[in-house]
Amino acid sequence: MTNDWWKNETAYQIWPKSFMDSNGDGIGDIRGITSKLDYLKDLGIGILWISPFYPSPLADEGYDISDYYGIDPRFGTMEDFDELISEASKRSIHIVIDMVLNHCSDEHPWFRKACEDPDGPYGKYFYIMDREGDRLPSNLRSYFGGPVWEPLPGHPDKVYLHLFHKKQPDLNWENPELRAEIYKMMNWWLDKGVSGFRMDAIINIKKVLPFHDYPADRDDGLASVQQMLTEQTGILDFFREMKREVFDKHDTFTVSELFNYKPEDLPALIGTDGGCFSSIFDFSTELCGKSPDGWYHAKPFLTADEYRESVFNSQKAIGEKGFFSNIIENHDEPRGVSHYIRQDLWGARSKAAKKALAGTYFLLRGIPFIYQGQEIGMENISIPSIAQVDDVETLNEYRTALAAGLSEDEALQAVAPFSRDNVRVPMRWTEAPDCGFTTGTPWTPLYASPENNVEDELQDPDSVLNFYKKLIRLRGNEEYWDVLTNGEFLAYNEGQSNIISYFRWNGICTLLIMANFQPECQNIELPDEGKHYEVILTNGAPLHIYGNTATLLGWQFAVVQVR
Ligand code: TEU
Ligand code: CA
Repeated sequence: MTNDWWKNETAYQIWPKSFMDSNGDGIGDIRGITSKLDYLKDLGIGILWISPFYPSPLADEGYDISDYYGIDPRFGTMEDFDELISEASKRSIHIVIDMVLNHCSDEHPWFRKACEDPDGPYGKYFYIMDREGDRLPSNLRSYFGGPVWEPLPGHPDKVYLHLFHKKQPDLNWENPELRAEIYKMMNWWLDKGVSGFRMDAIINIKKVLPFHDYPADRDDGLASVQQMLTEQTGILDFFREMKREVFDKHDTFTVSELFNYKPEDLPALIGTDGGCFSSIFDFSTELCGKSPDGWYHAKPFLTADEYRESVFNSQKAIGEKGFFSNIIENHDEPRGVSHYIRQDLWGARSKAAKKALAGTYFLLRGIPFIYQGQEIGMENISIPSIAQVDDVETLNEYRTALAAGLSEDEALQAVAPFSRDNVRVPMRWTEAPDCGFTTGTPWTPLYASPENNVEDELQDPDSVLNFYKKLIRLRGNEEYWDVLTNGEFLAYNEGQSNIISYFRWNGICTLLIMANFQPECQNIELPDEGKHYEVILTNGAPLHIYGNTATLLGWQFAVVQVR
């Protein structure tokens, strides 16, 4: 029997380098996280997902791990981590760690040994192939640009596979010894007291073998990894084995990063009865508006109608088969308030608009995740020059934009709205230049607007922060927790432009969630006349209902109980 203790929790993602610095070196750390547990508890958080803190050369900010059993000294020590687990547990907060299992760092001892002896046991931990003249084993394009094959250090006749950065060699999951090593490590962390895992880029662990070419989809003659993933079969076998060898042995919460899964696999992936993972992220809205050509061709923000169509399709697809994890941003995506609110509309940056977006995604069926700073309405930053950019993906997309003929200035403007640096700047604890994040100098020259900061928002009853608290309390409320956790999602009024409205219903309680994503007011016809409507939450001004017509003010959000 699995105990789904996590269903009614609110999760919070920490990107440790920029959350809180405890020792003044300008880099966020584990003790910094521990120092903010009371803040998180007060917010109402039950699950903390912490992005990688393992030893790493930081070629991809920690998603390149050189020791799966350690803590990078920049972030602290194992004692600090043990203290974090025990302090979190005192506050009923579950720690979920990031498992990066598709690849490790090229500085991991496994890869070093593979380079020393490609024919030895560690050679089989990776995909190392003989090079036939100039021909590579396939023409796939790495997610971070260029071919996925790189000469094996010390062996010019051989190449190794890296779907991401060349400092992130892919692990060979076909090798049972590698899988056993990984499961041992995962069990070790669970035994230590972590409650679960966020599974990084996990769809990629199954390759289509033998490697072969695909039709080129850009001028570089290469093909997107997506093409291989479309052909992929058999990944569920790995997931089932992992569940058996790891998850089932503990009461593990798992949330997977799975772009491009096959919809028919949803029950096997997260089905309430025997799914491999507890949940997967719903990335439908993140994918909406993107272009196969790259960021320079993507939409910098979505309209409310595009957002609604995308997220409603997901909600309908999952139904009650399982629980998605719902997000509006994470460490790879721009700020939700800058991307999912039409920035050309009057009031787009207002507290009301931000709260409308917050309420709309938060009460969908699934587990709501908040990314650090989202709860105070942090926005995308301004990036004055490409020289200040840290993120490998942004640098690659910038080169792609230049190659497509954009000028340097145009290329920067085009990639800035998507840069992962937008969300990787220090958390705004205060309005001070150091953000209240460090007593030293922050590790990055980039920073977010001082306007949205925790110190001020804790004081302001109408702040975005206090609205998130209300949403979390509502989801935990005795009367509403069941409908907001287990209740069905039912789309309502899908034809009305700039309005997003839906029901949550569990057979006993009916809630109608409504938001108006424009500055002008709008009337919404409520269902069945004669029912009693009780407004239980708004994002500011009271909601007016006359008969069966609700008048939503510009950017108004409301939750109404229909009795
Ligand atoms: O991301 C996986 C992934 O597919 C990314 O390419 C993602 O689509 C992109 O960053 C969105 O802008 C995971 C991690 O979340 C990411 O931070 C890592 O860089 C990546 O894996 C490699 O570990
Ligand atoms: Ca530090």
